[in-house]
Amino acid sequence: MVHPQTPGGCVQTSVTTIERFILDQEDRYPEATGELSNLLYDIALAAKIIAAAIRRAGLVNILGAQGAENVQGEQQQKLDFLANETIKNSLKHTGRVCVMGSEEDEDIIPVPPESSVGKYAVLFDPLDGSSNIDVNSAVGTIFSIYRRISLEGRGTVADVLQPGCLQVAAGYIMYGSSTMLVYTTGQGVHGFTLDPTIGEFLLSHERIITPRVGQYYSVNESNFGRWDKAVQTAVRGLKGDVPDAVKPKNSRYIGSLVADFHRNLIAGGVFLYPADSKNTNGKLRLLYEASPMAFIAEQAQGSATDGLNRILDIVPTHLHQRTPLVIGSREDVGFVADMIRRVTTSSATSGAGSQPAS
Ligand code: FBP
Repeated sequence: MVHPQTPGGCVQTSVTTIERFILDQEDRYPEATGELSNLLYDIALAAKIIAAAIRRAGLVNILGAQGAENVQGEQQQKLDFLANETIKNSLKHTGRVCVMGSEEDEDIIPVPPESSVGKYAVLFDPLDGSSNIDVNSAVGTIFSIYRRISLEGRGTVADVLQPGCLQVAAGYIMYGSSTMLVYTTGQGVHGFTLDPTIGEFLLSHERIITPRVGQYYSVNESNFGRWDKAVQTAVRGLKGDVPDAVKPKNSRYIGSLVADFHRNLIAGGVFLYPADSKNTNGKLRLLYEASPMAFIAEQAQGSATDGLNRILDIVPTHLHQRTPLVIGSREDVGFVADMIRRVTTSSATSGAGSQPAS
């Protein structure tokens, strides 16, 4: 057995595993039943299975398309399918879940009749950043957990259509240069790195606080021409057009929400996926992309908006609804939201409207 090494090579005998950390947090709540803790372990286990598959993706036949289209109209990747099945199989027999919702499944996913039903509803994006899979760039898994609102029996769609402010836990796993699991249960944001030598998620980033002002802006600028004037003005501002208001930022965009969000969470920055003339409600999904990331951002003293509203206050109406997203360092998100509000109101008063600016 190889033990974790401290610098200088001696064996590190005191490590904080995710299990121990969650238990310590749970101890602060005498009324806690341990069910949520166990559910987080179930997700950590699924993450290890997915990480192992991704690490070997180029060696075993799981790169490329699965050959089917998912509910988003996207070509489902083999790893999308694998990750989706892995998470469903890790949760459905635990007796902790009443219903699930996934980016890859059109409808809510009931708990099988032979399994007992629990008090949590779980939503997830099994593999975020699919376009990065075959080019070996960072991808991720995003999850969001709610306490059920239906009283008994199998869960219903009402259990998943809850505003983000009612989440009891949220997190993501990033499959990057290392595999990291970052989560919050409303007691700060904590990061764990998977130690492949012992197969354990170990505490590596306790109580993450994101800088109030960041150094990066992350947006797909190829959509610039399809943005309205308000968004164009805000992005120009981030690039240095209004130096008195905001110091020019450096551009970074991986095209995987988890990877772009994680960089900005640690180093400071703002990620945007605005609405545009093609994606009039934005591209990203509220329930299993924007809301969980918004809960983490706010718990790390950052913020998240759709430009006008706090993401966590948006009441969802359907499982796969999309939302514009501006998320990250508090003052940078504030700057973008302020620009959008100002330009939108001034265009409204001047009757210019919010068509894509030429
Ligand atoms: P999925 O891969 O889960 O569908 O996620 C959508 C996503 O890949 C995000 O991770 C990313 O931020 C965005 O789409 C990239 O979109 P685009 O290629 O249009 O910039």
